[in-house]
Amino acid sequence: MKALLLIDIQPDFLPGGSLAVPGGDAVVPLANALQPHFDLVVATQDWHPPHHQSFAASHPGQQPFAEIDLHGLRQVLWPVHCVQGSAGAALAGALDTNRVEAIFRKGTNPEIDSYSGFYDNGHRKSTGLADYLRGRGIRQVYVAGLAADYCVYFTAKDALQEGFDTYLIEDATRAISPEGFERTKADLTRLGGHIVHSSSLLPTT
Ligand code: VGL
Ligand code: ZN
Repeated sequence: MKALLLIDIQPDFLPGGSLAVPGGDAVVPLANALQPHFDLVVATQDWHPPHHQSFAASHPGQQPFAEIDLHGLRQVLWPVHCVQGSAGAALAGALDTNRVEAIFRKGTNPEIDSYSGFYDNGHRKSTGLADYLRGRGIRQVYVAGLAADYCVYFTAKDALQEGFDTYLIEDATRAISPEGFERTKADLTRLGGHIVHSSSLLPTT
């Protein structure tokens, strides 16, 4: 059984959003087209309380994209984004959610960031996603969404570690940085993951 994980397809990560990923809107039509070809579709949602410690604004004197040590972990300080209940934190309006069977919210603990849909960045607390997928008989996990070099990367890495056959759909994601995208693909390949193109999953027209 194959699952499609749609990572953080939210207005704040799309052009015009507070943490816009270049070209991020291009993932939406692909995410919609891919869904009917999977046994299960799951979405994640970055869902931060207002003064989350990953926000530069929560650290007086710090600017977005600076890096600090946060409780012993390296932390990029982000612009305020995906605040619980805000318009930017909703699932993107153009994303078809009819086939999305579950939504896993992450980043809810104000003290720790959570890039992966499976665990927080300290790998301390599980979201329950791995057990949910196993309970649904899933062996193959395909990852798409935003951003390739952060939440998509860490989700795919955890999927591999959890023993799923893991595929990154490279044209159904966009990265914050081009170097980050190359590093992501190389690292996932090194760890036993697969990089695929949506054309291998969609019927030819
Ligand atoms: C993300 C930075 C901060 C992502 C979320 O979805 O990739 N990146 N929060
Ligand atoms: Zn975030």
